[in-house]
Amino acid sequence: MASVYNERQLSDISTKFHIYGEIQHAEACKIGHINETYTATYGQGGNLVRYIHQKINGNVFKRPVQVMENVDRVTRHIRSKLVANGEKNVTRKVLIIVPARDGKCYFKDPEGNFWRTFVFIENIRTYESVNSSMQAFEAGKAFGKFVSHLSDMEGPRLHETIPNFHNVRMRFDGFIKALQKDRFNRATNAAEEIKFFTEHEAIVRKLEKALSSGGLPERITHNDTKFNNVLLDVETDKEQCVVDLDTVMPGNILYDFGDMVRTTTSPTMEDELDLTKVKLRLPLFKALARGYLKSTKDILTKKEKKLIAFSGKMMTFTIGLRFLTDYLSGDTYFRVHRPRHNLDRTRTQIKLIQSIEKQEDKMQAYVDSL
Ligand code: GN1
Ligand code: MG
Repeated sequence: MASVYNERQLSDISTKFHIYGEIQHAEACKIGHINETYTATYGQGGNLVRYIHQKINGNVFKRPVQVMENVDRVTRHIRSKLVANGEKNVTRKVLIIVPARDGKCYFKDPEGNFWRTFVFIENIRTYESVNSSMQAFEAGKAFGKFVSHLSDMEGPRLHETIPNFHNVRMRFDGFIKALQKDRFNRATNAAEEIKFFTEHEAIVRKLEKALSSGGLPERITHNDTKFNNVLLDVETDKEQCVVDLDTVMPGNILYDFGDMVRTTTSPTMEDELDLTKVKLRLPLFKALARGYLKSTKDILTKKEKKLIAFSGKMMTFTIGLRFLTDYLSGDTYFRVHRPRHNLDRTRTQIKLIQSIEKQEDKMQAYVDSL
C-alpha cells in the first residue's frame, strides 16, 4: 500500500546506512499500528535492490537502543542456528540489520528519532487474515520455530523493551483508570463493551493463578505474533520469516500462541464492522496448533500445553482491553484511521472471545490429542 512520505527526509536517511546504491523512490507501508515503515528502492551496481527503513516510535519504545540490542542478538542467534542446520536461503529466513555508517544498528536523526534498516525480503506476501488451514499451520510453525531457536540463547536476559507489556492485571487496572477519568466522555458510547470487560475479570485471575503456580517457564518470546508479521512465500505460501521484533523479550508461550489464535482463526480483519462474520474457525485453530506444537514439541511443558486453548481467549481479552482503554483515553497509542476505530477493534475482540468461549473445550481436547 503506497502513501505519501517525506521524500527529503527519506533521501537523507538513505545516506546514513551502509547501502552502496542510490535511492530511487520509496513507499510508506500502512501495515502496523506503531512504527513508520518504508520500502525503498535503490539503484545499486546496475540492479534495483530494496531495503526497509523504519522509524521507531519513540513514544511506545522509550529505549530504542535496547530494542536494537535485542533485535541484533536475536537475529544473530537465529541466523547461526539456520546456518548450523544447513538451511538454504538464510537471508530470506531471518531479518538482516543493515548497519549505519558508524557501525551501529541504528541511526539517530537530529530530532532524536531512531531509524533502522533491514534487507528487504523479496517475493513474499503478508495477509491481514488467514484464508486456508495451510496458512494457519504455517503461522504456527513459524512462531514455534522462533521460540525453539531462541530457547538456548546464552548471555544476559534480554531487555524488557516495554515493561509489563502483557501484564493483563496492569492492563486491567489501566482500563479502570481510563474509565474513571473518562476524559473524552466516551464511556457512554462504549457502555456494553465496558460491561463485557468488567464482567470478564476472571480471565485476569486465571492467568495470575497459572503464573504463580509454576510450570510456565520464562522464555524468549516474540510477543506480537499477529499473522501479518509472518512473511509467506508468494508462490508456495510457505512461511519464510517472522518480522516485527521490537517486543522480543522475556515472556511466556501463552502470549505468543494466544495472539496467533486471535489473528489467524477468524476470517475477518481486526477492525471488521460486520460482527456476524467474526468467529473462531475450529479447523484453523487445529491447523495452527498442529504447526505450533510440531515445532515446539521438544521444549513445551505439560502445563504450557494445558493452557494453550485458554491463551487464545486470554490474549484476545488483553488486546481488546488495550483497544478499549485507548479509545477511552483519546486514541493516543494505536494509530487510527477513522473515528471510533479503536472501539470497532474492541468489538471484534469481544465477538471473538464469545466464539472462543463456546468452543474452548473442543479446542483443548484437540490439543490434548496431539
Ligand atoms: C500493535 O504494530 P503492530 O500492529 O504490529 C501492538 C501489539 C498489538 C497490535 C494489535 C508494540 O502491533 O501489541 O497486539 O498492535 N504493538 C505494540 O493489532 O504495542
Ligand atoms: Mg508490532
